[in-house]
Amino acid sequence: MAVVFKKPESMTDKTTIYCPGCNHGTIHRIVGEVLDELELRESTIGVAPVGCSVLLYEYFKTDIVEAPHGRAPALATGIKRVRPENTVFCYQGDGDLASIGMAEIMHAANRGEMITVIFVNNANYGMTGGQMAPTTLPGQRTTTTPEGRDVGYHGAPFRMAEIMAGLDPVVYSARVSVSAPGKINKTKKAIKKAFENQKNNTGFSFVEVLSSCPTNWGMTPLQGIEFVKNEMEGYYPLGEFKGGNK
Ligand SMILES: Cc1ncc(C[n+]2csc(CCOP(=O)(O)OP(=O)(O)O)c2C)c(N)n1
Ligand code: SF4
Repeated sequence: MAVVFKKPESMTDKTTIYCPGCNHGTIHRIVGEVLDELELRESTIGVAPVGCSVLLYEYFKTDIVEAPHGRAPALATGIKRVRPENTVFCYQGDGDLASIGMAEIMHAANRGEMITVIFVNNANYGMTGGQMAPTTLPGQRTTTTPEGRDVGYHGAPFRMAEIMAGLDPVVYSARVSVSAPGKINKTKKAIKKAFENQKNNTGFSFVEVLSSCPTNWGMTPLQGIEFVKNEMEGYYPLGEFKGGNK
């Protein structure tokens, strides 16, 4: 029988620990497909965050290094500087990247490190029980904001893709979503471009992916996707903010 659909060669057979409806799995698959298509599997080193994707090394056949909380861009900097022939990517959640590791991402981007950063924005700290993240939407309820995020008290959510685009040394910054098949295709194009930039020695590339966390949002998987589409995409505009083709 002809095989018409299979898992990417860059991924293992391991079953993921992600909750039903979580989009980490979709985003992993896209990264795997891109590594296959660009023939980067043998030369790639990933840097994993804390958070639900901490077990990245279980799912990819590439080498993966585990970084302390939020320090993935700093670790990736060191790896890429001593091994410029390798492709180095960070895969980070919003608690990891935009809160605990805000300094690391800002400085790595502002140094124009030759790395690729995949930033999964699910508007809360998923692994540790759904507390408010720097990306939690105004009014959104979390375990630490049971009345909803109050912008006057907690501050406004960070729009990381726009912040990254504003730094001179960053060559590519985009925000994408996986809430519908067409958007998944665009996500793949953005992630592919971010890896191609590194392959071509173009510079620091950043892709923010809006993602569902139905478990901590208290939703079904379908409701989670609707929340991404109707609420998150409203606050976080999709698009290429720097280095796009248009
Ligand atoms: C210094 C420090 N801060 C925080 C934690 C706890 N911690 C581990 S995973 C995690 C959540 C990370 O959330 P996020 O990056 O949003 O990823 P997600 O789980 O949503 O994919 C936190 C806060 C810790 N162990 N040490
Ligand atoms: S807690 Fe949220 S981010 Fe973590 S695996 Fe479950 S749905 Fe995904």
